[in-house]
Amino acid sequence: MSAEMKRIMVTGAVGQIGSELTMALREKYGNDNVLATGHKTQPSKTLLESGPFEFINVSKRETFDDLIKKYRIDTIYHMSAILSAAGEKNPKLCWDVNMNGTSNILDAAVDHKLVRVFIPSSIAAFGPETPRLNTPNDTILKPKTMYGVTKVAGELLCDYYVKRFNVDVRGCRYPGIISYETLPGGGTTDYAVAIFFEAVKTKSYTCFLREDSRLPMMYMPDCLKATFDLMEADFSKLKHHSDFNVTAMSFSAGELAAEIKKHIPEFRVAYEPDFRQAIADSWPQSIDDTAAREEWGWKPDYDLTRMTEDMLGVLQKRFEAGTLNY
Ligand code: AKB
Repeated sequence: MSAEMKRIMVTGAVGQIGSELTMALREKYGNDNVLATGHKTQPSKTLLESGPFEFINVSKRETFDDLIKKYRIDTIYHMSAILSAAGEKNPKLCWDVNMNGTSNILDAAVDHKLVRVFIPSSIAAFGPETPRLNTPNDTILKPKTMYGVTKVAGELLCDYYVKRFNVDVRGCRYPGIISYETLPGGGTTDYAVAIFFEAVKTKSYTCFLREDSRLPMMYMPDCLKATFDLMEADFSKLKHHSDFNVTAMSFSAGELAAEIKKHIPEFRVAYEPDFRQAIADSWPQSIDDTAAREEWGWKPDYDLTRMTEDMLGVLQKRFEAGTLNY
């Protein structure tokens, strides 16, 4: 990132990705230079005590417009969103938060002449008509969830703002993200986090997807790396903007359970698919991220084996210390 880019606002900073992204940005650019924002959910002590925090509502621009001036923000990481499963329970709210939020952030980028904006998309942008194996970057985008609809519209809106208003906006299509600091909420890939906590805590887990459900996934360190690398890329070299496929691994629920069993042999998993199965069935099983590799040098560090070892190592230690909050 260039020297002038150091007054950052993170939306969705209390969420799974936002919370770790905020701490990583504070480490990189200084605590006071990174404003964390959230909506209603109480931030952790770590987030609250390490730098500035404000409550906002991204779908109401008046709740954050003055903060951009007050904190002299020049860069926004817009991480707040209603995810796939939560979006199916409340499609109107999903539209309001995801669409109006994205549109407000882009308008703020124009009006405040922001240097750079990050707006992520998701594998939810794809739908059942998309090729499911090694899904290309540029392909059919006909999602069947409201979350997916807002992600496709968001990608198109970002492209429009690049062309029409010269906004420097970037983003990638995150796969399921696996992490241990903040639990995900309202997603279809959430099982891949819950399974680790239950394996360590109770040695058993009931999965809401079928055993053979295969989805693209990524470990949090790679998610942060993808985000930082894309934000640091030379904009003039990017042919895509907010719609980069990125992936690190693909596994089925059964394969993940088998990998965990290598460390915890007594671990038992039952499968009781619910409404999230249909969502998973409409998404790719594996992703082609050649565009990200070619345009900004994307390369993941963690595969299933390495990620599982790391996750279990951290959670086991916390369990033994009595600090596994789950
Ligand atoms: C979800 O499951 O909804 C999210 C996503 C893949 O965007 N984790």
